Amino acid sequence: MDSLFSNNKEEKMKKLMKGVAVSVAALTALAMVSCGSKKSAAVDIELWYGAAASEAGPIPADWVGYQIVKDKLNINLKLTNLPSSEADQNTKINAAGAANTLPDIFMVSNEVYSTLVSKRLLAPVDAMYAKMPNRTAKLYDADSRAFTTIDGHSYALAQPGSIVRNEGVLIRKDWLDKLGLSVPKTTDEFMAVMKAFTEKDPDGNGKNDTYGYGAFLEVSAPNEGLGRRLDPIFGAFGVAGTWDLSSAATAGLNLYKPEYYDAMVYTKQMVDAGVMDPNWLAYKKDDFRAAWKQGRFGIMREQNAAYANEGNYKPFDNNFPEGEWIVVEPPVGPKGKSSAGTYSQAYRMYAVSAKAAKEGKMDKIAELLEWMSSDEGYYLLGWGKEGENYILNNGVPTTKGLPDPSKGYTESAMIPLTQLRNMVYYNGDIELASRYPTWYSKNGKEMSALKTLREMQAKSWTACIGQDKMPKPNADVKRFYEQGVVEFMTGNRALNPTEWQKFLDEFNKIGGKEWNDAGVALAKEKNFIK
Ligand SMILES: [Ca+2]
Repeated sequence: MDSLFSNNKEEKMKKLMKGVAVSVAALTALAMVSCGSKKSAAVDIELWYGAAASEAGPIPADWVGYQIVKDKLNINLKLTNLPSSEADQNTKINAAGAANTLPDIFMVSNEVYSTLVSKRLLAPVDAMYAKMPNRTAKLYDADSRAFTTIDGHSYALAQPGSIVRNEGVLIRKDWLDKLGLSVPKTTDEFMAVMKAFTEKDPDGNGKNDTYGYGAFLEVSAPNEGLGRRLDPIFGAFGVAGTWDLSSAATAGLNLYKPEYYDAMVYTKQMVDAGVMDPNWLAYKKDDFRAAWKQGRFGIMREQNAAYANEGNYKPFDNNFPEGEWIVVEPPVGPKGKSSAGTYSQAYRMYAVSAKAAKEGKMDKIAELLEWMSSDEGYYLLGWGKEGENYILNNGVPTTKGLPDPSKGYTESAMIPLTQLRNMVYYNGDIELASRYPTWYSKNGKEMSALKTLREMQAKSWTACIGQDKMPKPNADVKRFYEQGVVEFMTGNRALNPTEWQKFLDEFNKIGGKEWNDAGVALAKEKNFIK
């Protein structure tokens, strides 16, 4: 309203009134019409984005998105492509922060984030979530808000990067049926089923050639000890993964928790009962995968596509056309705990500057982001212009059938058009459909790694945000940990409370305690735990 009688409009109004006798009432009416039909001045929004494909060029100046947000949202969008390396991004943003010239909204790394918050250069975005209901539902969950919360306020919008929770507990449904067993739920029920799978010839070939559980030592920094393939077992005791980052009170290495010992005892029972495929300590990933395709065991933790994509499932299908795996809930332990494993989430964070908030731009920025996640914005940012860069096939963009194939969104010359796609992608079905196509097994069963993924993601998991950024143990501690837990499994070391305590004492002596304490300190400093 304050701009109504300024600049051009004032000029127009003056011309209109020139030489004409106008009553006050008519003038008022004119002003009202003018107010209703003319927009207030467009708002400049400056956005520094992280390009989806940094090797390709920035978004072109004639990108249609500029005009759309101008027409629909009355926003003059100014886009700046951040440098490709995170170090250079940080330098640029730190410099802008120091000069108080931060743009309205910008991508920010976790490293720079806390500095900017402490310098009060960022606006709290708490109120924005409710103003972007569609986008918030797709991109910002409780984990993401917790991740960006400092002293009770969220200062950045954190959206997911890679796909997480894409593994799960699978069980041979055809074996359960053959033996008249139902899907096991508790650790006791799992043990009973694993015994039956081992002892009752579930494949009916008359040979004693199957086992209950298959695994291999897939050890990584977030999955120390016996590794992630055993996480559903350790998860039943509440100690999946290397670290507990669930609260300040419990944070630290899971190894120290009494429940970790309980999980070790249960796993040893599996080994001693002969229900664990005895090759588990020798298998590498490929051996493990060949083994389930040969029908050696009936329960495992596997990845969605490694299990269900056509090329991966084919050998199993050829061997067992009537075979069937189903995704089940991980076992529930004695204290009611259950988890397929831990997951972290790499987030892409966008922050709004305190300067933008002061200039009253928060709502406009929310409007812009909500539009990005609307159907129009999502497809435009993700794939370009319909009919020109992609065609929709059952809602899924494809380049097949485009009038000019050289304009297809996958063509390198077209990549700049979708440089903002990381601002809207959320690992949704549309994005994943081409990666995980539906197909049919020999006996006509529908197979979809995408459906499998959604099933796996819906099971119990343990959020361990930041686990991938935790400090690594030194080589001695790492070796001692990994060898120790295996020795307890093989029986080289007796698994009893006395020996376990001795093991922990030695572990601490060679640097385990230091590693634990360094981890807890870092997790607090980085805001992984509250
Ligand atoms: Ca058999």
